Amino acid sequence: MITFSDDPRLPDDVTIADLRDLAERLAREAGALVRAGRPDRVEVASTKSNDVDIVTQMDADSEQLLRRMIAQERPDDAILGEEEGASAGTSGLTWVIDPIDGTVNYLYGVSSYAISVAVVAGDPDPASWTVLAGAVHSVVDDRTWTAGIGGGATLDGVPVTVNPVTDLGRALVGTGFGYDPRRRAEQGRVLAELLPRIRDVRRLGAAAIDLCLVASGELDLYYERGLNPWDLAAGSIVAHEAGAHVGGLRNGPAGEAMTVAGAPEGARALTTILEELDADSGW
Ligand code: LIP
Repeated sequence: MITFSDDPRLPDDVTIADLRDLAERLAREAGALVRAGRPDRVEVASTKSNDVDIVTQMDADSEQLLRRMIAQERPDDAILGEEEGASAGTSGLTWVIDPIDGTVNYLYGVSSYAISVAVVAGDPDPASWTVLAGAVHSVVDDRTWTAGIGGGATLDGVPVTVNPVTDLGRALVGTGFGYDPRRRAEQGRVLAELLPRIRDVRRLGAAAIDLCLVASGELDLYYERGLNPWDLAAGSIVAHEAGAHVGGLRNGPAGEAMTVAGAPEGARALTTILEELDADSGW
């Protein structure tokens, strides 16, 4: 569950700017590893929820690098990573890391995959989080979005803001789909109803990038059901600090049930349609 606070509780030894800078360094370092180390033919190392929900050796290597760097820089902080799960801390801060968001794209060599690094106030349980700072490094095009609460969002150091959306029929909307065929059938049903009411849809395969493209105006809106905390955390604060509403349905927070992001008026209109379609129900 993703929430933001303009007055977060921080340990005495760190500022939002410090955390933002560290998130950027972590994302760039892991991005350099993934960029340099991609073999001509990537192999599947293991699978998770089913045989198309895959993990590569580079997912593991990238997360190990991120964990080593966090242990060196912030040894008392907790960590929640996609591949190794939760590691406890004592500082009240948790680093939320996706070592490669867009793993299937990485496997195939499709250019949309990123390193996603966020830091939240709260323990590794997403129910209690307030997102403080984050960085998303797009590996192939070497672009990095960063944000810190109250500090705005940037792309490669240049401030970014969302596109205003006054007419849903002219909105370019990003979305994504789960790995379970029954969930995908539900998501296809929702998309079939939505598609005639928007400009067009883009399915890029990495939520962190989708959310950052909303922040920099390369997408107007984004929605997806079923996101994991590590897919969502860093991109959510980048979009939030770029002026996006980032939330769920029925006035709820963004999270696994649904995430909607974009300029407030457009996000509200999209949210209303998704509520009418019961887009967060069924499989
Ligand atoms: C991906 C998400 C994406 C979703 C994909 C996949 P992963 O995360 O970022 O939004 O549509 O199905 O879940 O598995 O590549 O880290």
